[in-house]
Parts: sequence; C-alpha cells; structure tokens
Amino acid sequence: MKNSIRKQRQKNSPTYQNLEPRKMLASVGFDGAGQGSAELTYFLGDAPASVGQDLFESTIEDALKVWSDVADITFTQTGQSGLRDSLDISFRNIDGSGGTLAYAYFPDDVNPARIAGDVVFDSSENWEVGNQQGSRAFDLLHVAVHEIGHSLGLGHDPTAGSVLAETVSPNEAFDALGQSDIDAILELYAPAVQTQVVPPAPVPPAVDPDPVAPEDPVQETPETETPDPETSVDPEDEEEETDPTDNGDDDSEDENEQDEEDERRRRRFQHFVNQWLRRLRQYGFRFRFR
Ligand SMILES: [Ca+2]
Ligand SMILES: [Ca+2]
Ligand SMILES: [Zn+2]
Repeated sequence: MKNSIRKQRQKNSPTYQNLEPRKMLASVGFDGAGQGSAELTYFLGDAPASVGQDLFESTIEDALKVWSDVADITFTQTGQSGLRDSLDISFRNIDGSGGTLAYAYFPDDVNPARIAGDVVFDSSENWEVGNQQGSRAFDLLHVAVHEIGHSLGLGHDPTAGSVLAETVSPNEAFDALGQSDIDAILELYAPAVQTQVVPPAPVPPAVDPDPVAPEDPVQETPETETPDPETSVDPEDEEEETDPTDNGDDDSEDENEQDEEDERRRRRFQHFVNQWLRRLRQYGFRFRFR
C-alpha cells in the first residue's frame, strides 16, 4: 500500500491548505473488525528547533488524548521506532512550504504493521500551537488530531466542524472533535472505558476523620495557595485547643466544633475546585473560539 499511496501523492498536485492528498481507503481500525479496543505505542522523532521537543511532545500527547477520551484506545510512549501497532510520529521535509502539511498511514489492515499508524509532519511548514501567529503558521494540534484520526483508520469527512475535513486554514486552532468525528471513531472502536475528567463530588465524608491527618480523597499535594488543613492552624483554633481551663463540655465548644467543621468543609471544597481547574488546564482546554 505504501507505494501506491506514494504514487498517488506524486501524481496529485495538491492545492495549498490541503492537509494531504489521500487515496480513499477503508480501514476497520487496529482492533480488527467490530468495535474493540486497541493498545498502541507511539514513538516521537526529533522536532525542528522552531517547534521544540517539549512542545512537540505535549502537543502529541494532547492530540492522542483527544481520541482516547472518546474511544477505547490506550497510547503508551516508546523509545523505539518501527514497532508493530506503534505510531512513529516525526518531522521531515515533505515538499517544502505549502502543498502537503502532513500525512499518516492507515492501520495494519491496510498497511504493513511496521508503518501502520505512522505520522509525518512537514518540517518545512511554519508550525504553532493555537493561533497566535494567525495565517503565518498552522496549528500543530489541529493537524496532529487530524493525522492521528487517519492513523486510527478514519478517512476524510466533509461534515462542517469535522477535524477530518480535507483542508485546514492557518487561522484555525483545534477546539474539539466534531460530533461526526466522534460517531466515526465509535464505528471502529468501542467507547472509552475511562470516564472523562470529572471532579470528585465536593461532599466531605459524614464522619470527620482524624483531625491530625484529614482524609484527602485525591492523594495529591495541593500546589495552590489554599491553606492545607493538615499544616495550617487557625490561631483561634490553636488557642482553643491549648486552653488549659477549658473543661470541654459547654455549648460554646459545640458551636466552635461546628465552625471548625464548616471551615474544614470549605477548605476541602476549595481544594477540590483548585484540583479540578488544574486538571482542566493540564488536559489542554486552552483553545477558545474567537
Ligand atoms: Ca509542505
Ligand atoms: Ca495559525
Ligand atoms: Zn487528511
């Protein structure tokens, strides 16, 4: 298949903004016929200095996650190129600036396993992530989501809003899959088992745990300025706790306990909100329509 795709590419003289000339092929996906799951690896080649390796890596991770959030596909990075069931993702000069932006190989039912799923970006294009540079550069994330769609077996899609549209404008930045993209990938693979980013319910346990080591439902160290109930002590609380004259059985203490409980709930809720916001940022909700 490789040769015929190459010939096809040479015969066509693509217009600017076509992502790639692509022969119409049909694939059942890496999972074979039916809607199954796929465990794939991916290998990253060297990014051009204009993009930078870190941005390349994080952008590809974001693009892979766009698909694995929807379909039951796992991607694990590997340091070895040329593996079976592995997407080798690299840059090289394809045809200079303009023309083809990138291309990808369909899964192993269409291509030899060694190249199935591989993606190549044209290192001669100006790339950015987002659309800060307007018409001067193409959104690497958009093109990566598009090409990885091909890697997984999807063809082009003329539906408005599809990331698999045949063309892309340099003024576009990826926002989300279109509904037709979601429908198309779910015709090839099972739905993602893993739930999407959902915040933990902001309800503390009914029984307060040991106040010295409050139960933290998500075992991560908060990195925000939110006070950690474990390490910060309200001066009034401290006074209350160390008051030697307190016999510990009057009504005002009950009220104080209630206040402390409310304060703990408030801090825990704030902790959840901060964590959720951090995850949203982490998972790349960084593009907005303008
Ligand atoms: Ca090109
Ligand atoms: Ca742009
Ligand atoms: Zn395409």
